[in-house]
Amino acid sequence: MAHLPAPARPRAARYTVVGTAGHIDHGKSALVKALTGTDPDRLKEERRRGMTIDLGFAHLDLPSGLRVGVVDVPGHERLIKTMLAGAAGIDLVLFVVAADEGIMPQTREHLDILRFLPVDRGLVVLTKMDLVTDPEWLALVREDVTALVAGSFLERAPVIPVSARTGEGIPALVEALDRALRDLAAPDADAPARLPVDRSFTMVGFGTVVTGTLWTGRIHAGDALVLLPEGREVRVRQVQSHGEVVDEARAGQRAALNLVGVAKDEVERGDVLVAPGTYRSSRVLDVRLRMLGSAPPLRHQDRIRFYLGAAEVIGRIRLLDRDRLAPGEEAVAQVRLEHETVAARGDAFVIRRYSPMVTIGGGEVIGADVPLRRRGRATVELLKSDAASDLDARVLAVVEASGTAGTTVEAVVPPLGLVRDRAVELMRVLVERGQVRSVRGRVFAANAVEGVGRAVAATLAGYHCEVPWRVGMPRDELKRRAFPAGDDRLYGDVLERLVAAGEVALEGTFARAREFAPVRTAEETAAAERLDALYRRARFTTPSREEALAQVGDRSVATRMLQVLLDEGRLVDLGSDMLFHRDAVAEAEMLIGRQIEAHGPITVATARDLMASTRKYVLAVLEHLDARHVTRRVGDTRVLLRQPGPR
Ligand SMILES: Nc1nc2c(ncn2[C@@H]2O[C@H](COP(=O)(O)OP(=O)(O)OP(=O)(O)O)[C@@H](O)[C@H]2O)c(=O)[nH]1
Ligand SMILES: [Mg+2]
Repeated sequence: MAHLPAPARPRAARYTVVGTAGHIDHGKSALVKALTGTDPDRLKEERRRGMTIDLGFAHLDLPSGLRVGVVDVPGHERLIKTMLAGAAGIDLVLFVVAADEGIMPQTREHLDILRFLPVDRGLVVLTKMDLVTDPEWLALVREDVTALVAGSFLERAPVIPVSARTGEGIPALVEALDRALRDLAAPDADAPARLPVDRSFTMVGFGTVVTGTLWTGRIHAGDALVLLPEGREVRVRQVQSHGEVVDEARAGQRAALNLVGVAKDEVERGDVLVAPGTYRSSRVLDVRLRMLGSAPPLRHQDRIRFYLGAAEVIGRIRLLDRDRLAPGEEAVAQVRLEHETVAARGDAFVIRRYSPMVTIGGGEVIGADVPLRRRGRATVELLKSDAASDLDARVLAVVEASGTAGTTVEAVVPPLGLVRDRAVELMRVLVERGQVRSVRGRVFAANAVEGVGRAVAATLAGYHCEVPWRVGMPRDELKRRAFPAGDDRLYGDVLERLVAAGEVALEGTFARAREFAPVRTAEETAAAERLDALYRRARFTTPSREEALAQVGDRSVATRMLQVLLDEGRLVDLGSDMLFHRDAVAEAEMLIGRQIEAHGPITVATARDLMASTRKYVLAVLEHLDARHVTRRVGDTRVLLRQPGPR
């Protein structure tokens, strides 16, 4: 981050990161210098001791225009942790073997580590060629190397002899690099940002700077990010890539970020910068674990060192269906960490023994931030099917399990170890396929939606059979019967869609099946008309229900028709067993309204005189008008709120 602002050069179209690997003193750093012109050993101690102690960084532009970030790792056996941090984000490895020495212990160990990482391409570089004069020896070394990499991702890798001292083979290496990286798929720049920090330092005038390879997403100056596992919020003041100020760093690119909101001591290698609300820290992981053939057996609860991204965390292995895992074996297991770290489904990891420190295996995260699981075959079966099943099916299963209560995108993130944006994306696909319905922030499985639709239709049909004379079913009763529990949004949505599809009609407070029309006998119709006339005549002094029913023949017929008149609004219920014909209500409203307009606020006594009725009825009418905001009570009087008349 030395000089800024640097003039923005045309940016390379694509970026990639290459890393070294190999035994100590085999010429990894010299090779990086020969390739890039930059000595990756920048520490005084490194230069004094002639060995790499910390990660080194350089870059070069290939003839094809690809800009390559180079991460140089130490070969020392005590610095494997550093090597792992450097190797975590690389796209291609320069697998270095000194031609004069051949395969050595960390040649093997580095390869073992790489077997578990996502890196799937590499070049075998035979260094120090100037020191080898014996062709037989060289043939022997080549044979050993071929045997070593057999069966690994390096099996078909080109073997390129070079000398950093004479420069021999360097152009061929550049060419081979270009060829090997040509068809490299770009990592996901649209996923949320995730940058494992591999270095943090301060710069005078800048404050805290962190570097790392951006695994996914993009980072811009001004972005707010979260530093995990602490969860501290930070802001990016400036982004640089390969020594240049850039507007944006993209997935697959090395980036140096000047951060606001965090001191240098508060960030360390292994921390991870992520977009807010996306990745989370975990302490317990479900994993698929493979043991190296050369590893000592692993026992349940063995203490191990767990490596993911640039982090090393101590933890214990929980074997779920056995007590021992033998060399070369594979199992579904859990890792219980002593500190939180960032992990996501699909992440690669490596484990080493706690002590002595030997690489023993690695694998893939199946679930992050999961509960400790009961040991046993059943759990293993569950995790295996879980690991095998497609993510969208797993999301759908969670939504289906939520039934008519529904769930949210946020709620499916932790159980599946997903990133929020990934969950959003999967949910969108499920919605598009019609398997999930999203209603105002909640999601429901299609089968739950359909179930409610069927219940509404069946409930209405049943009601229409039972009560054919009624205009429909009161909507609150329909909901109570068809949808006794669940989220109201789902019910509202289903009903809306049934209406839109023409299957259900809503009329006031009633719902009915579209094709339904009330059916009444001649006797019923006659009874309805008689009741109508009776109330119309009674005007402002009406009979009680009992009295009215008694005047209309068959009691059950009369009771039903009284309900019909109420349903249809021909009768108005004023409470306390007082029913008025709607014409009477309209007339009372008109009388009272005109009186107030002409003479100002009206008392109950005046209203009573006007309606020529008793206090009981007049009070009921006035309260009805108050409730409808025609009048308002002020002390002992009513004032007019709006012109009288039907609404
Ligand atoms: N003759 C000769 N010497 C070399 C060549 N490459 C590296 N060396 C020497 O070998 C020694 C080790 O080289 P480095 O590049 O530091 O080795 P390294 O693999 O980076 O070592 P670590 O980082 O400590 O693992 C140095 O003294 C180099 O000068 C080469 O091509 N020819
Ligand atoms: Mg070195």
